Amino acid sequence: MNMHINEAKRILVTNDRGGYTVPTDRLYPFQWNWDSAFVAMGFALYDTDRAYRELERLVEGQWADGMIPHIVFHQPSDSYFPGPNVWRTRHSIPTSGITQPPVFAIALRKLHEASGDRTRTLPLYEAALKWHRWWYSARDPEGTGLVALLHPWESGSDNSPAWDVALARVPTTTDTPVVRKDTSHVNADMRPRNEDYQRFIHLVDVYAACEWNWAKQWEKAPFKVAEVQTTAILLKAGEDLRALAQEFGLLDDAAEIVAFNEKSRRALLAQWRPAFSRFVSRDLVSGQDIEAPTHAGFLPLLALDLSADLADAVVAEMQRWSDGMKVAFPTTKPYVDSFEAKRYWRGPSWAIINWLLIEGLTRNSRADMAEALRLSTVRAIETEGFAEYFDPITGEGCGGLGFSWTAAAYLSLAA
Ligand code: 9YW
Repeated sequence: MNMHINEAKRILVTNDRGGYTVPTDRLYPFQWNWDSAFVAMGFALYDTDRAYRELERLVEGQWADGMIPHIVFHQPSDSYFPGPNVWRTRHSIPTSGITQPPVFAIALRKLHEASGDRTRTLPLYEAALKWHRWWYSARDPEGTGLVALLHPWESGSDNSPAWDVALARVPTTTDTPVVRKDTSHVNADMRPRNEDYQRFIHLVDVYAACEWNWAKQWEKAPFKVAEVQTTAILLKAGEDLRALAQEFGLLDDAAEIVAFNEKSRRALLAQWRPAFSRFVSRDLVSGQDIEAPTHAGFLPLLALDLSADLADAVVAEMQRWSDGMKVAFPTTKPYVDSFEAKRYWRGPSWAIINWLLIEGLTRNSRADMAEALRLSTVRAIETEGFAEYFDPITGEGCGGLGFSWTAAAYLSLAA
């Protein structure tokens, strides 16, 4: 057997903290939302019971309004900032107060297909539907079909150049002292800057003062971005949720989900910009398109069946970004001013983003590029190990090591 597969499984065992998986030891010592969804898809390939546990433990943190938070603090740890005392959410199980990309229902459908266990799938399906309803009410109160983020952490791509303009409006002053822990685990040059963290915490202070009431937050938010990557993930997850509703004979649910999906499909398509050969998000504070060239502009592949012309344009642009890279796919267009090959979401390649892009390319019948991206990801991991992400120019593994979602991506992509 491929020894890397054994190693990937060993990482998931090492990062187990009792039915849930931490992204990596020390740097991220709690349960993260979309990390767990990716990990569940990895487990679904060989241990469906453990995959269910992963999702069940995440749902323990779900709020009464339907939101599934980005972090569930199952047990205390002093190796991460900001912890529960900064979030001040007063949930029975301590959690953060924001959310993360809704990969959950994508994982749930794969898991259900692997296990056929309706009894175990159904409560998780209900949780996912509540969360999708939350997205469409709390994060799209005007019914545009695009869902909005109120914090860069909600994108999962914390310091992406996509947020530079919108985040620059957020003050760097905070009520909460910013006491970073991440830079004691990982080289500071690979992490978001101090100024970014000050703005991240400023936003947390603003929303804590709203007592985490979503209507108040929507009114007060100094950062509000209708985002294409999140909407694409929500739409794909919505397709998977609808398939489950159909299978369970829940026809009212299915009709409700179809209406969500149709709205988002139309809205996403309207974000296509031929001049850039990609889709763009919208800054809801300024009303402007976000033109920064990041990988998010290609994520709608995951949820749309593009016309041949559009798919050709997308693939040609993706190829231009990949040319000359040792490891695809760069999260910022190589060599633009904001591109930094090692700094987190400002250029590096991430196995889970590749995983989503591969699914999107396959859906859109672009098998050659999907295969090239798959091989690039698998080789990077086999050469450098299960790093958090990779420098696209040198191929170097960076950030945290023994990373759970890189292991899960490997299990899926190397198979
Ligand atoms: C943070 C755990 C998380 C990921 C995010 C990534 C980073 C930092 O690590 O977030 O402090 O939450 O940007 O996508 O879920 O791997």
